[in-house]
Amino acid sequence: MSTAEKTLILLKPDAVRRGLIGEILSRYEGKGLTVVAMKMVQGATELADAHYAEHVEKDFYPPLREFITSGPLVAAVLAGESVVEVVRSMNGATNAIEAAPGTIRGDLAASKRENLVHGSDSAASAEREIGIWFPELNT
Ligand code: IDP
Ligand code: MG
Repeated sequence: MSTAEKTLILLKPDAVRRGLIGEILSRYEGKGLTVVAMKMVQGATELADAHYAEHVEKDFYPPLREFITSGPLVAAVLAGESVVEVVRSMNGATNAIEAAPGTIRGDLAASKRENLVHGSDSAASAEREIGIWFPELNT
């Protein structure tokens, strides 16, 4: 892959169920970000536990784990200038009820858990998460 900054996104099972894969990817592509890797994953319990390692002890984790493994999700690597920050800004606040209109969560979701998308929160998280979902890339 190129040397542009990268981030890991997930289109969570609610996005797939609701037929929003195209709409959400289109927003990222419209912003000028590039999809450099993408896959659909099912039953990713161990991957989810690794991905959410910082949250596994929290009260909200069991239902989150149930949700994130409730159907296929799409994992992708996006590249672009300041892509980590750009994606977090486009995704909007974690609680979609409070997320600003114009953001993906603000426009398309209304739940704190079922909030459609994940975006890495730092360059270090992106590297770790890309390693979990795309070990074959050896980034
Ligand atoms: P983020 O996805 O905006 O980075 P985190 O705090 O890292 O938010 O939480 C990870 C995911 O866990 C959220 O996107 C959401 O799906 C879920 N989550 C976080 N906090 C809560 C909560 O209080 N109730 C239910 N689900 C939550
Ligand atoms: Mg997070």
